[in-house]
Amino acid sequence: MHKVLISKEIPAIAENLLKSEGFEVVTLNSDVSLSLVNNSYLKKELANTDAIISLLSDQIDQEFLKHTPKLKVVSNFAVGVNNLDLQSLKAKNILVGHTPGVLTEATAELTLGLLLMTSRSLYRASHDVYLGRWKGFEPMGHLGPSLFGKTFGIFGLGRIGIRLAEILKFGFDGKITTIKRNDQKDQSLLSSVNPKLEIVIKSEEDFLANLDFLILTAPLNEETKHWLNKERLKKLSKHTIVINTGRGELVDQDALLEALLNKDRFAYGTDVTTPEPLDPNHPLLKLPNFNVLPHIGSASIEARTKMAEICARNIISGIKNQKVIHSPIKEQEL
Ligand code: 8YV
Repeated sequence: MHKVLISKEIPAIAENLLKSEGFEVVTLNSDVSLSLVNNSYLKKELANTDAIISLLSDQIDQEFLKHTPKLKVVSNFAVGVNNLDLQSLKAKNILVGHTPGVLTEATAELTLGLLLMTSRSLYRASHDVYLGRWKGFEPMGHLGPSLFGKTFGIFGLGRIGIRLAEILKFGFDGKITTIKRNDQKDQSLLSSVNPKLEIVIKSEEDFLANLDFLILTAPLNEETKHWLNKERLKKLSKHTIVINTGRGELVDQDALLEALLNKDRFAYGTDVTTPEPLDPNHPLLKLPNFNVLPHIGSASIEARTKMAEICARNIISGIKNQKVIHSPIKEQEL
């Protein structure tokens, strides 16, 4: 019987499907997870595991793979695969699966939520009511820019970025701009985009200097790591609001802190940080223009259920047909 190890509880559909196909399933309890490779209980479990369902917080690297002599499939419960050492997995002929497509709507919706939360100070406005600080209607209180008719720059026009562009163009009459990354996939996706989106591809200087909102939805890789660095932050205009639903590491967080401290009307809203979670005493958490969510982009019931299903199907197909259904090797966009 093949054994599957699941890093943390995920929707039950995964376990049900795997069991119905004759797999043994072990779900680690909340204080273990696949990240703790030196845990003796985990080591014992890994020694006879054929497939794992990993989370984006689990580092599946060379060190981890030393403990997995029988591993045949790694099925990542995420579309992003920056937590996986793809080269080492390939070298060991371990198949890799991920969950593209099914979390596009959920993450695009959440990005819209963050745009509104950050521009209209939703968190702080609500908090004022809870704390008894709101004394009644204030004509000049909690003012923030509208999304309607604004210029949105999207860094990372993969599935999520394109869906967001549709929402902003058709829902808010937004002007959508982007820049070309030196990345084949990005360009080929762009060429198949609905021309009604009227996406304008700009030079980096022009792109950064003329934005109301900059939205980061790119995958994390060597090319995109710390893309939003000190120099690029300087080029943004004073009122630009930055939103991140890609990965925390797309941004140089120290440079971000400096910009948030020094720039008027500049604000940042993010679902992702480095590390996750941030230490509660982190200076970013003290700033009124920093808004953060606990990595809940894909946390709609529908998306998480589909992700669990795909994770199980990737394993079933990987073990039975030596081929997963969704492999990240060709698809590198969020
Ligand atoms: C995120 C993700 O929630 O699946 C992934 O790789 O991280 C998404 O589900 C999103 O990108 C961050 O908001």
